[in-house]
Amino acid sequence: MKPWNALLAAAVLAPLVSSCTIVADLDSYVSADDLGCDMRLHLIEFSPHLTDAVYFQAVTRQTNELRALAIIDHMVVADRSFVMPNAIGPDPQALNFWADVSGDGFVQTSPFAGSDHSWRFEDVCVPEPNCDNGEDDCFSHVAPFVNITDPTELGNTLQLELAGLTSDVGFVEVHLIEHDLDLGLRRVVGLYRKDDVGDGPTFGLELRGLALPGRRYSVDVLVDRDGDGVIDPLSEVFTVTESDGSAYASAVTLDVTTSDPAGALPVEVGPSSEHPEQLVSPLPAP
Ligand SMILES: [Ca+2]
Ligand SMILES: [Ca+2]
Repeated sequence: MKPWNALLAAAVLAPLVSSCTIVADLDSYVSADDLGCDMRLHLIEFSPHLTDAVYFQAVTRQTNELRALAIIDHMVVADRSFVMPNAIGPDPQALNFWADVSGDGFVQTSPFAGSDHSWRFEDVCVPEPNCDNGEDDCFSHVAPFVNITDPTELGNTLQLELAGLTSDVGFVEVHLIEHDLDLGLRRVVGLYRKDDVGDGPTFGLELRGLALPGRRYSVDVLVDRDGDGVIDPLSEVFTVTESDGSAYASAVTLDVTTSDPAGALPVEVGPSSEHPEQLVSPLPAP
């Protein structure tokens, strides 16, 4: 939903409209912070990080609490995009993002605390593009880096163990979905992508600290079992049943040979019109 240019338009136009209205209808006023936004970014010229995982963390501005997380593990190519529909709710959040050069899953900004390359936008819904191509969500690798710290993680960790993989397996992409029952939204608050998961038969991944007790979550799992780069909904999409966030205190195992496929594509729409079920841009065809 809600690209930020639409949000900006709403935020800019609303005061203009109300200023020429004698009796303002305050109940119908909608600000950008009321709406939230998708979380997205288009990285270019990230060739220093082809073999690094890149982390994208939406955090509360004042308290540095984690709200949403994407991991591209790893870049493979220098130019990639991702989108997490409805990820950001109404509270103000910043976007911290960083390439994990040290490979430990935590941030140590170079040269202050280690070797990772890290950046920050103060408003995750209003990106600060630095590319020449005119795209408002475009970010080109640049130095110096912004010193950031690991967020506080209030939720449980999705620990997912895939089993039954063959040596043909291609990419794996996982969507942790928070079900906003009040607004009827599927918020993609966790996103994990790995293009080379090895030769099987198992593969494990983590999305740390996102599943809050008292809220509802499910997980969509795309497994390119035959390695053709395309997802077949009848055999390569799986869903971990919706449950309370407290259930994620335990690891989840999904055997792709014995689990029933979801049988339909997720409703989220990714950055590639050719493969909209993938929320991280697919690798270019060889
Ligand atoms: Ca690190
Ligand atoms: Ca496939």
